[in-house]
Amino acid sequence: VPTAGRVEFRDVTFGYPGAERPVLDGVSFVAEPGQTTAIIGSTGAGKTTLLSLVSRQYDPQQGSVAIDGVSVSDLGRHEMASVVGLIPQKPYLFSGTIGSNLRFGRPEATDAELWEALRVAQGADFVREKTHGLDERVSQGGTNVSGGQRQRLCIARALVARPRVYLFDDSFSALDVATDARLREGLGEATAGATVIIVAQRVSTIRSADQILVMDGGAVVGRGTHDELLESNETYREIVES
Ligand code: DGT
Ligand code: MG
Repeated sequence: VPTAGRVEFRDVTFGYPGAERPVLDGVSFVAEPGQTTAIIGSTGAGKTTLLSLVSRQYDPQQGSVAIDGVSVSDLGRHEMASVVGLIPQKPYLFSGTIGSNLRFGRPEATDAELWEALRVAQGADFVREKTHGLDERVSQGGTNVSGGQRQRLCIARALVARPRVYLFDDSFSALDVATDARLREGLGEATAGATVIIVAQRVSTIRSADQILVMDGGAVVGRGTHDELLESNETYREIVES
C-alpha cells in the first residue's frame, strides 16, 4: 500500500467571489498519510469550503494548499482525479449506468474491482438487486436510487479511483449506527496508507480519529485528540456534549 497524500494548508484565506468577508481566515494544518483527520464545527463554519480547496474547486486568495509538497494549483484536472477523492455532502451521480459512475476516476477498473468497492461501501446488496446490476441506468435526478444509496455509490466511486487523499464530507451522519460501524471498519482497510479527512458529526466517528480539527467562523480554533480537546477546548466540549 503506497503511503502518500500529505495535505498541508499554510495560512489559507479564502472568500467566495463577490462576498464581503472571507469564509476561511488563516487556516493552517497538516493531515498525514495513514491517518484520519476529523473536522468538526457548527453549520457554516467553513468545513465544506475547506475541502473544496483541497479538491481545487476554488483557489485560495492567500496562502497555499499542497499535497505531498506540490501546490494543488500545479495539478491538472485529470491528475487531480487520481490524487483526491471527494465524497460530497450532497452526493451526485452522472447520467449513465451504475458501472460508468463507479469507473469515473479509473475507466480501466474491472467489474471485480467495482464489486469489491461496493462491498466496502455497503452498496453491493442493492446493486445486485437491480435488474441490470452494474448496467442499471441512473440519472442525475433519478428516483431509482435513494439518497443513502447515492451516497454509497459515491463512496464506492472514490474507492475505485484509489486516490492518495480521501475527503468525506459528512458522509456517515445519515447512516444508522450499525451500517456506519460496518462501513467505517471496511473503509479503514480500503483506505490504509492514504490520507483521510472526514467532516463528521457523530462522536464515535470523531473519537476514533488520529487528529481532530475544530472549526469556528472560518478558523481552526482547536486541534488534538478527543481526550486532549475535551480537556482544553470549550468549543469542542460544546459540540460533542450537545
Ligand atoms: P455545514 O455543511 O452546514 O455544516 O456547514 P460548513 O461548515 O460546511 O460551511 P460551508 O463551508 O458550506 O460554508 C461556509 C460559509 O460560506 C457560509 O457562510 C456559507 C458560505 N458559502 C458556502 N458556499 C458558498 C457559495 O458557493 N457561495 C457563497 N457566496 N457563499 C458560500
Ligand atoms: Mg458542509
